[in-house]
Amino acid sequence: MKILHTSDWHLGRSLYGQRRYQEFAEFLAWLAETLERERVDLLLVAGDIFDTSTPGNRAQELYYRFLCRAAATCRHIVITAGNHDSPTFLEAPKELLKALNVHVIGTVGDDPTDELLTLTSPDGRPELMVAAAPYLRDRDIRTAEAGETIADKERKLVEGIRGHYEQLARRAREELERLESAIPVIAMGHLFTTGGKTIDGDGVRRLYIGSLARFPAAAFPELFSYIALGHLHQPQLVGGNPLIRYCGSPLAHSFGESGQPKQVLLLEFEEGGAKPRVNPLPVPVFQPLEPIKGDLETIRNRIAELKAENGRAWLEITYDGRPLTGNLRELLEELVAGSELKILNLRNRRFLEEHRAESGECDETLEDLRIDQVFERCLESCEVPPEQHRELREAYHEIVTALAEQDLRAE
Ligand SMILES: [Mn+2]
Repeated sequence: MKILHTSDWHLGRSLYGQRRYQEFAEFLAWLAETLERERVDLLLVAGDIFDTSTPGNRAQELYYRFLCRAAATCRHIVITAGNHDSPTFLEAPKELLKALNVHVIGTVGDDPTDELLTLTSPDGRPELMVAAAPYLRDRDIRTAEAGETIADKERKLVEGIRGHYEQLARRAREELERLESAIPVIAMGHLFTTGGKTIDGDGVRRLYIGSLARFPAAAFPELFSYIALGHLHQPQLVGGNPLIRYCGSPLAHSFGESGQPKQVLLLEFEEGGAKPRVNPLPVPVFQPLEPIKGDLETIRNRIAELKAENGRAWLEITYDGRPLTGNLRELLEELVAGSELKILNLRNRRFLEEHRAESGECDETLEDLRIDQVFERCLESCEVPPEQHRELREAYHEIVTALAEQDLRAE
C-alpha cells in the first residue's frame, strides 16, 4: 500500500501582497500527477489546507478541483484541519466529499471514534486504520481553572494532547480486536513537538503558533506505525525517529524558507508489513525566491547575474551599505527593468537605523510590526521590569491564540 503525506499548503496565502495562485495551481497539478504516477492509494493532508478561515473563491476552486482529480486516483483521502483552517468551513462539505472517499476531520467531536477511520481494500478487507486528529485547540482538551499559572496551563495542554492520542490508540486497539486483524494504524497531528525547528518568517512563529505547548514525541502511543505531522514548514524527523515526521510545506511561504528543499513523503507498506518505508519526493520550485543582502555593488552584481541567466525570481532586497540612499527603490527598479525579476520587498536597513538615531524616536508604523513586536514595544515603553517580561509575553501570546481560535470558529 502506498501513502503520500503532505501538509501546510496554505492555499490563498500571498507574499508581500503578491498573489500566488499560479504556484498553488502548479503544485496541485504536480501532486495529482505524482499520485497517478506513483499509484498512491491513500493521501494524507495534515492541516493548514487554507491560509485563512475564510478562503477566497480561487483558493476554494483550486482545492475542490484538486480533490476531484485526486479522488479519481487515490482510493482514500484524509484531510485534517490545522490551526489556520476553520474547522466548520472544512467540514461543511463533509458528507458530499465522503461520496468521493475524501474524509475530512475539522474538529474534535464528542466521540473520539469519529477521528478513527478504517480504510478498506477494493475487495472490502480492512487494510489500514488512520487516527486522524486535527489541530487540538486549547478548549478542546483542557479544562481551565481559576488561578492556574502558565506552567500549569501548558502542562495540562500537553497532558490533554497525550490523553487524546491515548484514547485514539485505545479505541484503535479495540477496533483491531473486533476486526480480528493486525492492520497498521497511522496517526495524524497538527502540533508543535519538542525540539521542532522553525525558520524566522516561516509563518509558524509569525502570526501565532497556536498553543505554546511543545508535545514530546515519546508521548505518542506505541501503537502507531507512523505519525504524519503538519504545522512546521521545515521537513524534519521528530526526535530522530524516521516514522514520526513533518513533511513541511510544499511551497516556500517566506524568503526565509527559500533555501529549503521542499518535499512530500511517500510511504510504502509491504503486504502484511507493520512499518512503512518512507521516501521523500522533492517538490519542484515553481517560483524561485531570492533574498539578496548587501551594499549597492553586491546587489547590483547579483541582479546582473540573475538577469544573465534569464532569472525570474522574486527578490527580497536588504540594503545595508553606505551611503544612505533615499531613492534606492527607483535605482533597483531600473536595474531589474526589462527582466522577469520582481522586487517584492525592499529593506533599507541603514536608512531606517540612521533615521531613527537622528530623530531620537521611533518612526515605525504599525504596518512595519508583527503582532508580537507591538507587544515588545509596549513592554519597553511602559518600562516593565525585565523579570516580568516572560510571564507577560506568554499571557499575551495565550490571548492572541485564543482570539485567533475564536475567530476560526465564529461562523
Ligand atoms: Mn499550522
